[in-house]
Amino acid sequence: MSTGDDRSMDDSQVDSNEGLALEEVGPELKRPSLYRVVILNDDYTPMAFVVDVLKRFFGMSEDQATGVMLHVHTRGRGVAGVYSYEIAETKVAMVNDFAREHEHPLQSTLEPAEG
Ligand code: TYC
Repeated sequence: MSTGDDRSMDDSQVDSNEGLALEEVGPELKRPSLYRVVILNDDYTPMAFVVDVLKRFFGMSEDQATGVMLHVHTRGRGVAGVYSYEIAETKVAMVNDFAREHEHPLQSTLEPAEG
């Protein structure tokens, strides 16, 4: 039986063990404590909007934000910051909501980081 290691957890799922009897449950797995907020490239979001997002939500200077935006533009994706799960998911929601409000397709996502 799969223990479902490949799906992401929200807080309601962490301690449920999905109905398995105690002796069937493997060693407790600790979630990574840090998550990357990853910004994705697209063909339509203006470069200046991405720079504004990186300054507004990630505390970057104009030069830092321009460097990260150009990295995303040329490589397809880039890390805006590394945070606890709760902060990272809030940042992702803020970026994606702000982009949608401004009718740009810009998207961000979360991924586990070391530490
Ligand atoms: N590729 C976009 C353009 O050419 C710029 C862009 C950069 C969009 C970074 C999204 O995360 C992004 N206008």
